[in-house]
Amino acid sequence: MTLPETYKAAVTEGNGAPYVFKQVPTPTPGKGEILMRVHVTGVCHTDLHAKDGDWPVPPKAPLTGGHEGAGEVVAVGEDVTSLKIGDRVGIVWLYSACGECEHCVKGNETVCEKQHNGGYSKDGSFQEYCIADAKYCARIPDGVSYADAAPLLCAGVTTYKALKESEVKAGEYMTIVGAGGGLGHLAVQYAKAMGMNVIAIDGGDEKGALCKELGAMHYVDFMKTPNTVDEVLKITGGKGAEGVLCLATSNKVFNDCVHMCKRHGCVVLVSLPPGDFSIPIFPVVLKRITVRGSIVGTRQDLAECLEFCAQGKVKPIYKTQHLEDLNEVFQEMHQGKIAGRIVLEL
Ligand code: 8ID
Ligand code: ZN
Repeated sequence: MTLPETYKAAVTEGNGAPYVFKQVPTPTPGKGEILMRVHVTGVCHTDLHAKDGDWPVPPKAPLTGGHEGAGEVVAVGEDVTSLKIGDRVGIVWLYSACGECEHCVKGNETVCEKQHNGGYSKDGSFQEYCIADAKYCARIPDGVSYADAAPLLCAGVTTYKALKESEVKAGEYMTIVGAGGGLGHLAVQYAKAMGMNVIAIDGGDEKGALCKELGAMHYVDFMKTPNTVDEVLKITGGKGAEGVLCLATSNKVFNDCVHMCKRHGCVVLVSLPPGDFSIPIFPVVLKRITVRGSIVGTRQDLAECLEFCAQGKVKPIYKTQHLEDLNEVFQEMHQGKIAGRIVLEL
C-alpha cells in the first residue's frame, strides 16, 4: 500500500485556542504500534475539556484530540502479531497501559498509573492517519459500521461500564442526568437493554423526544422543572432511584444526584466539569449511599459494548459532519445543543 507523504490533521495549541487544519508528515509505526487510516471520529465533550485546558493534568501541546476514531490498519510496526493491514480498528481513550502493575494484573487497566490517553497525552483521531498501540486499540466487529462504532469507542464503553459499576439490577430505577447528550443517549439504551427503568434528565424537547424514543420510561426537563430532585422522588414513590448516573457537564448537578439516590443505592460520577462539589455527610452515611467514580472501560468492556451494537440492541444516534467543522461542533457542544453525538468524516 502506498501512503501519502503528508496528510491533513487538526491541531490546537490548547488553553482555548481553536483547531487549525494543516498538512503533517505521515509517521511510521514503531515497535508494537500500528498506523490507521481514520475514516470517521466522534467528538466527545472530553475533547472540549482538553482544548480548553479544563483539567488539573494538562494535555500534550500542540494537541490533536479525538479518541473515538474508527478506521483500518494501513501499516504495522515491529513485533505486531495481533493485527494486520486491512483490520478494522479504533483509537480509544485508554491508548495504552503498562500491563504489569497491580491494577493491570487485577484487570483494572483503566486505572493504570502509566497509561497514555488517546487525544490527550498522545495525538488522537482528529487527523486522517493516526498511530495506535496494537495491544490496546479496539477491534471493530464486521457487523458494525465505522460510523456506528465511533461513538461506542468512548461514550458507549464508558456508560456501559458505569452502569455495571452501579450494581443496579433489572427492574430497578436508573436516573441518568445528561441523558440526551453523547454519553447519555447511549446510557439510556444500555440501561434499557439491562432491564433497568430509566428516568432521563436533560433539557429541551429534542433531547426529550430522543430519550423517550430510545426507551426512557420518564423524561424530566431540567429547563422546565424547578426541582428535578423532587420530580425523581415523585416518580419513585418518594424513595429515590437505586442508581444515579451523572453525565452532565455542570457541577451544580452533582449534589442533586446524591439527593436523587435511594437508600443503599449508588451514584456513579462520570462527567468531568472543572471544580468540586460538597457531599452531605448525614444522608450519605445514614442511607448507606455509595458515591463512585467510573472511568471508561477495559478492552473486555469495549468488546462487550460493541457486541450489543452488533446484535442490534444499541444504536448510536449521530449527525455526520466533516473534520473542518470541528470548531463549530465545539461551539454547539459548549451551548448544550447537541442531541446524541456528532461524527466527523475524514
Ligand atoms: O470515563 C469517563 N469518566 C468519561 C468518558 C467520556 C466522557 C467522562 N466523560 C465526560 C466528559 O468529559 C464530559 O464531562 O462526560 C461528560 C459528558 O460528555 P458528553 O456526553 O460527550 O457531553 P455532552 O454530549 O455535551 O452531554 C452533556 C449533557 O449534559 C446536559 C446537556 O444538556 C448535555 O446533553 N446537562 C447539562 I450541561 N446540565 C444539565 C442538568 N442540569 C444537563 N442535564 C441534566 N441536568
Ligand atoms: Zn470521550
